[in-house]
Amino acid sequence: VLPRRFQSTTPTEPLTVLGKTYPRDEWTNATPTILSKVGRNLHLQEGHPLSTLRGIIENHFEGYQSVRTESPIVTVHQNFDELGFPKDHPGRSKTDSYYVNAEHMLRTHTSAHEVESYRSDKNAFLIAADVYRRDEIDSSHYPVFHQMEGMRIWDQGDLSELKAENARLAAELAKSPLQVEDDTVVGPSNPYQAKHDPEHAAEITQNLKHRLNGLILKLFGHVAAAKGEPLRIRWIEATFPWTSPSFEVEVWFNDDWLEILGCGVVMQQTLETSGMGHKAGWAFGLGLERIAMVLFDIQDIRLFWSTDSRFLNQFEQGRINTFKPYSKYPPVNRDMSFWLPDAAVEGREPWHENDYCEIVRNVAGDLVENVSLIDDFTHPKTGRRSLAYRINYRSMDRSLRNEDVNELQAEVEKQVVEALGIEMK
Ligand code: FA5
Ligand code: MG
Repeated sequence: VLPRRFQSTTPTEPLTVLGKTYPRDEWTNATPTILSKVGRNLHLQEGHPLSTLRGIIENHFEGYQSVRTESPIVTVHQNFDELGFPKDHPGRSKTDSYYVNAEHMLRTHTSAHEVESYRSDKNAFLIAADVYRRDEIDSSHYPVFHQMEGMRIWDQGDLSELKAENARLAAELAKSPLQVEDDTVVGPSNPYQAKHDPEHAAEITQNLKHRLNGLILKLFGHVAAAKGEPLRIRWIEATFPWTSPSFEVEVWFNDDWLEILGCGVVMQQTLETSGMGHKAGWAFGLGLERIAMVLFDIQDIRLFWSTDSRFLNQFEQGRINTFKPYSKYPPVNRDMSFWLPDAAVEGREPWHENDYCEIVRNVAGDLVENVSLIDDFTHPKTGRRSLAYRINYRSMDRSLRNEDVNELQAEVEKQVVEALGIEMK
């Protein structure tokens, strides 16, 4: 009898999540492994680094309404349609997102709750929540992570208050060691909206930039100060279907640019959908893990899910401190090479690495640290393609025995052959 983690539920049984039942259909691809993360709510767990970070951001945005969501399951309409995602947007694909069925899915971002939030009579909101994406496997990717969405809207009309606030924020930031690189231009590829007075849209954009620069200064300022360096951040142009102009922000950290958030001026159409067409404003969405990994010096994203007291006892609510890794247990590598099926002949979905990684995760759970492609070969005569992957197994809290890893690897092989039609070499 296989250990429980290897068993899959019968594919006809409806899915039950947080007490609600959803029928399956041809879109269903949410697995028991991923659904077992629902309800953990690390961002609300007292003392957890993600909870501390959430608290600091909530303090920075004082007076903003905290929107709590009941469940990470939203409609496809909320996650995509209502925000203006085109029908053929790659994010909608089953290889990238987890569907409960054709109508419901695990949200891929906290933006799924923007439209319903604007509907209230408030003007400033924060949403912290778990989000889900099918992805590759390495130390900075996990299929569940946490985002915070911030939104602020104003009645359209008199600009004097907004201008005064912007002047005050600009003066405060000018005194700080923040070095902002911003070559973004608002132009044809990233325009102010036709429905906006450009002067008004420019003030909203300034407010967004000042508020986020202030947050980044609060979060990363002391890290830079300790090194005696200025804090460098960079604004770049971006595209999101429900904002224009749109931007992403990167922070200079460990000699590299780290993307921490996306943002922009909310499409007037989105506010009209909420019945708030008389208002205008901005929205942003940031990734909590990315920032927490830097602030707490946590090198492996799986650690956030650890229930080991050697992890949890190092932290307390409200305090940022450097994580001291307990001994790192040795990794065990296993390679797997196989021929891909001929998708055209066999009528299969085209090969997608995320499908492979999903199976590895279902079998090995948090014992898998990294999956990397080590060879990609196409036979010159037959045109047949073969791939080789290296799976790196490592437990965060014990030494893995070879037999355990062999058993895992054999089960991965069996399941990928069955599910993906590949042929082991
Ligand atoms: C979004 O999710 C947009 N909803 C952000 C947004 C909100 C734009 C409001 C405009 C208005 P993006 O996919 O770039 O955008 O993700 C936002 C942030 O989430 C990233 O900058 C990053 O910090 C974090 N993030 C994204 N993917 C991952 C991942 N796989 N693991 C950890 N963090 C991630
Ligand atoms: Mg991005």
